[in-house]
Amino acid sequence: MGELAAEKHVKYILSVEKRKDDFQSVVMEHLRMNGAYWGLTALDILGKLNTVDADEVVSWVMSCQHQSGGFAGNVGHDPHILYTLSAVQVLALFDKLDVLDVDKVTDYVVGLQNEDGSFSGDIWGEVDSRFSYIAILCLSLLHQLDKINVEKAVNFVVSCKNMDGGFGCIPGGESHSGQIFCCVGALALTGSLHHIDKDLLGWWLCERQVKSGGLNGRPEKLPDVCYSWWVLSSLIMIDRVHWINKEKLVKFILDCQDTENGGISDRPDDAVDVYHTYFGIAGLSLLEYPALKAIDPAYALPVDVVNRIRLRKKLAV
Ligand code: GRG
Ligand code: ZN
Repeated sequence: MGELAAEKHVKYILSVEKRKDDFQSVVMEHLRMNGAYWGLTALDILGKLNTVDADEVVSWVMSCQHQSGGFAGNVGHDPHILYTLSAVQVLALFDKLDVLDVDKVTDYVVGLQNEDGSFSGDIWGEVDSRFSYIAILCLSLLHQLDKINVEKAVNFVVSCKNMDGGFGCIPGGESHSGQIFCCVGALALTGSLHHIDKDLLGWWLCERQVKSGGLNGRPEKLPDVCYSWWVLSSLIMIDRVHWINKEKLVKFILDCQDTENGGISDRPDDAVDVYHTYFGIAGLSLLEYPALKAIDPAYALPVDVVNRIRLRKKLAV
């Protein structure tokens, strides 16, 4: 089996961060904040976060904040809860959460909770269980979870649960691994995992592993490296990760590397991108691949970053 081409991936991620005018950067411009989270978290897992200029990143992140308190995907764009979480996560990576006006960001997130406990993504109102996870994680990182109605938020997430044990984007929506990650994460962060039938969901999730060792997002679909994150982190949160073949999954992820120019793709021989590079490396970290920092499955941040944040809370009380 090949090895992780760690140095090549570091070079690839740094080169994408700098390139501003090629095709991928143009397509990604509106979600550059997500790209920053993917690239920088991958670098941190590889132990190379110190190769980036923290002040430069922090000032760019802050220049994406809107007067409402929310963050946009890039300077001058509209704010969205998704980019707000990425902004908070990036600041957390650099231990720079103190530059935030916590009340302002909190007000923005709190303002997106609806009467039924669900969350909208922005002022346009789209509701999705993804936004419940994002809101809960964002407020957890800021130690402000008590500012929303947690009970109602949990009830909405539980209402997205299906007969197969999985979760959809809204009540009645088809089970999908990405959505399952969000709902399991939201329940984990609120201490509400007892709402899950772990054996039933664990069975559905471990059936996502196909012959090549890769994982798919739902039945009959092709495997894809990003599901190494969505499925594996969910299995870990419900203590069923031993139900898949870890060695075969490691091999599948390593087979998706561009060993010449760095980067990881969704499937072997496809074009690489930062998103799959991050989820490949994060997946390997969950699989305890050597020399990688451990990542927390619910916070989607390195464990040392999460511990630092938890410690701050303890010291503050
Ligand atoms: C902090 C890690 C982190 C996430 C933030 C944005 C978000 C919260 C979660 C997204 C969860 C989600 C819905 C992921 C799925 C993404 C994906 C690959 C969708 C593809 O769907 P299809 O139907 O692909 O195009 P399949 O694989 O089903 O054919
Ligand atoms: Zn993918």
